[in-house]
Amino acid sequence: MGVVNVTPDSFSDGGEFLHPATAIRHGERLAAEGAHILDIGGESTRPGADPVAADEELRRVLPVIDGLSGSGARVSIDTTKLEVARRALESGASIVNDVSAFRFDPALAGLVADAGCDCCLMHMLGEPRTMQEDPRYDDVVADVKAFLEERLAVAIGEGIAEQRVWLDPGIGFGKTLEHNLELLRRLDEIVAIGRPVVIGTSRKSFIGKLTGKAEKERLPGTIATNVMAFERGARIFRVHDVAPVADALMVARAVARA
Ligand code: HH2
Repeated sequence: MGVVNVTPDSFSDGGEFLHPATAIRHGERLAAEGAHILDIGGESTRPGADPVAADEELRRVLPVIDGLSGSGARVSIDTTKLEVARRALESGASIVNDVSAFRFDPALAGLVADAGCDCCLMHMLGEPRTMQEDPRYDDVVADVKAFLEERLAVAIGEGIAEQRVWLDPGIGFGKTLEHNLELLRRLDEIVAIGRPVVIGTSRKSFIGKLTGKAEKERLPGTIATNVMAFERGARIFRVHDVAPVADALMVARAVARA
């Protein structure tokens, strides 16, 4: 899953792809590099980020979804808003990636059920503005697992077919360095829920904390974490740098099969 951020303020590439033509070219490049899914977002969810109004989010993402619908990759809309998801699905998206797991806009579940599309439900502690203020868990893996099981049950209760649901532990969303490491170390416990697991470590600050490197220099850490997540059973890898991660996963998969 390649990341296409159509935002002025995303944590690692804010402002780089704000112009639709630039974002479309970037998405086409990621598809050519091996992305099977392009995840298009018009609102940053970095810690402390301010919310964006639905009309502004739509203005950012719709032309890019239009432009990338024929790219050969599936299009995913990274949003927490009903109206944005609805228009994105009408424009050719086939996956709803909701970092709030239907908590911010519960009606989104009904839309996904009616559309019969795939969805990714992610764990986040609270909301982006405050999630990094002293996050605490009894047992981070058990707590995240219980949350994802509860949101999966909500999704099914709203009429979404179980096989349409992917789950994501939400690396960096209300987690300390140690929480992120523990989730990656014990990712098999999340995989055991039985739904495809999405993992998003790309360029995140916990890699910077370990390596001392700036966002754009976190590719080696991104590769290490994605290969380890693959080994523990993750199947969808949300990354900014598709070509090197795709190579790493191809090699990891060959080794695992031998
Ligand atoms: N991470 C980000 C955004 N969306 N979705 C899922 N399912 N999993 C993630 O880990 C995830 C996500 C944050 O990364 P990015 O989009 O690069 O930054 P920003 O939110 O600042 O735009």
